[in-house]
Amino acid sequence: MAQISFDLLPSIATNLRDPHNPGAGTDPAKECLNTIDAGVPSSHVLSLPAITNVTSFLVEWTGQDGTNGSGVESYDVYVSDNSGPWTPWLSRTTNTSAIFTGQPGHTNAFYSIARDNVGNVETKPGVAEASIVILHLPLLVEGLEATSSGFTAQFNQTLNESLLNLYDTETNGFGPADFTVVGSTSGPVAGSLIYDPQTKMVTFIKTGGVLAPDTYIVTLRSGTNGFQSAGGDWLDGDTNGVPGGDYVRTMPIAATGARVLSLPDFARGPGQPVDVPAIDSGIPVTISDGTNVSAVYFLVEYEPAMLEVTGVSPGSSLPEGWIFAYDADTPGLVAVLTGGPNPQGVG
Ligand SMILES: [Ca+2]
Ligand SMILES: [Ca+2]
Ligand SMILES: [Ca+2]
Repeated sequence: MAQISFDLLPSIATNLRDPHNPGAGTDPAKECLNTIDAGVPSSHVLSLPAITNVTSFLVEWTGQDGTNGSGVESYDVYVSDNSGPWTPWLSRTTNTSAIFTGQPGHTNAFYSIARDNVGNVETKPGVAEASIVILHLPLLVEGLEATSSGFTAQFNQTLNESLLNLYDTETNGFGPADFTVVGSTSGPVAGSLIYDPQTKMVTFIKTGGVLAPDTYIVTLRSGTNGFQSAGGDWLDGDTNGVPGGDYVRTMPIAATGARVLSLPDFARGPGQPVDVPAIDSGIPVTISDGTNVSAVYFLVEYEPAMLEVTGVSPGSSLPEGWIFAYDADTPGLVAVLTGGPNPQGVG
């Protein structure tokens, strides 16, 4: 209860049933109870692993506002890079975790500030509550595998693919071929390179069919215009922990005796018919060795947005009397079956 008095007027008692008769007691309808939250909330960032070899990782924090507090409304999370000044990373976030992305070779530290629902803000000096070292791994080839028509090289980081080339003009400045395949008897192998940033894999595909049995020297070139990570690190091909050094491997390819069915390489513009060679009609499918073959069944997968298959017909070198059937009803897939009584010289 309080006594209010206005200038020159009698004083009035508040929240009484009868302002002029205190003996009548107080009236609950004239009272408004307020809980006063004067307590500041508290928070902290949860501890992190001492080191990591990935550049993006989860940071978590937690906070509370006391038993009768109004509750934590939001957090500010601060970060320091390499012991530099504290800078806001997240402001007024209601989350209690987020993915932080740092840079290889850097140390990052974190602390948090909590704010309660009536606006009290935690006060705290900028002191690390969690810190983590992001390892700086060099760019490495993690594995080289032979395929029937070339090689795949697996990298540990994404590449700067704009530097990669197999062929160059005098003025382009791409430098020498970055991925070379040289057979000890068959010599340099012409091909093309495919890079998939999702898998961090480079595929070398030989032009014109499968790799002949031979011993190949595969070289991936490190340097200013050679293999580099997206972050600019030169390939550590000789794995001495120091950026630079070509990756060189000797890869023997044995004769397997397996017959290989193949399609020729070709490139066409939109709307152009694909006839290989151009004087013929269609794309030939050939088998490397037709001796004693009595039947062939194969599937050809293609990208229906890029190519339309209008039909399949037997080649002129198919043995006389062989049956021939195909199914091209499904866009992207052609199934072909051929065979007969005359097992020799399938073309
Ligand atoms: Ca509070
Ligand atoms: Ca290059
Ligand atoms: Ca090196």
